[in-house]
Amino acid sequence: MTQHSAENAENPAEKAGEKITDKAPVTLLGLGAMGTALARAWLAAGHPLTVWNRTPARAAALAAEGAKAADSAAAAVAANPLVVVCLLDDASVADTLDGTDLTGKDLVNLTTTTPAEARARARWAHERGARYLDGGIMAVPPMIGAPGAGGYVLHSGSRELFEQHRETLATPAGATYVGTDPGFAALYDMALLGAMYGMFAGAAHAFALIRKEDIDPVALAPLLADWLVAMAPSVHRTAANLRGGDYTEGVVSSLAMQVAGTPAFLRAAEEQGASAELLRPYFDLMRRRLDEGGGDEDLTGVVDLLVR
Ligand code: FVH
Repeated sequence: MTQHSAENAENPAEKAGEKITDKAPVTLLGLGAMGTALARAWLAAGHPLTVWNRTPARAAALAAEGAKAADSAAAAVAANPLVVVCLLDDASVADTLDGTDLTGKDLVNLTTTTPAEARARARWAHERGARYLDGGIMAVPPMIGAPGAGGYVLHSGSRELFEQHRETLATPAGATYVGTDPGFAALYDMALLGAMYGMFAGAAHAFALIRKEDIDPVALAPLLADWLVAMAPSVHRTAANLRGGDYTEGVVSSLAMQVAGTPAFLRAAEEQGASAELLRPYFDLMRRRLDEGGGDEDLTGVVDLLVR
């Protein structure tokens, strides 16, 4: 039986203790909760990984798991053609990449930013000779490297970069390309997360309403979750109406009927000793649309009231 060890290896890389792999090498800058989860997913899949983090202890922890810890962001960028950044915000991306040589690099920025910041960062990267792909992570850290958990990353910008590195990018979570405009991934990200916060606000109202009663919040939770899931497909009707322009098409619950019901929600909150401050702004918009003559519509017209 042949013994395969670094000592008797013929390949110089193997002799130096490096594993031979056909997986693309990755540089990752930023090892917060999300960056660390990404790093572990690439390591688990066998990608050679170079990491850097402002606070070195986080990189040292990953070095113990097989990553190479670079001494500086510049050294990490120099190590590999594919450079992924996952930092706190756009300002920290600027701080980190300042002084690195991005010539010929493929820069993938998974930091949460605004669409305008993403477009400006793309221009900035192009001026420095890099291809640029922006990303919006639709996952929390435990969903990374967990196939079937439903996490994915929205990407936009260089299609060539995305196609070339698709497999690597899809390793931590699914990879979805949403267009060549580098701002689109951030825009979709903000749209989806904004809707999520609306849902969280609605859930906060629901729990506040029962808070003073002898009702176990744990008993309400499954009813609430199932109801939100049952209502979620209404977004397809909203989208179809926005596209078609006729907001009375397929209406199930008219705006007039719903506005007539809103005072009961406010009275119920009052009775339960809960503030209706999360609901009131939305109810005000429904009332405005009704006053404009939208009584036969559903809630689609509220969208237009928000567009300035
Ligand atoms: N974690 C989550 O649930 C969400 C899920 C959706 C996507 N977000 C976005 O991902 C980006 C990174 O998030 P994170 O969870 O890794 O964030 P933190 O654990 O707070 O780590 C922040 C990292 O950024 C480094 N950093 C901050 N400021 C600077 C700076 N001026 N220069 C260099 N690095 C900086 C920080 O370094 P250190 O504090 O360890 O030294 C961390 O590596 C983010 O855009 C989320 O919105 C996550």
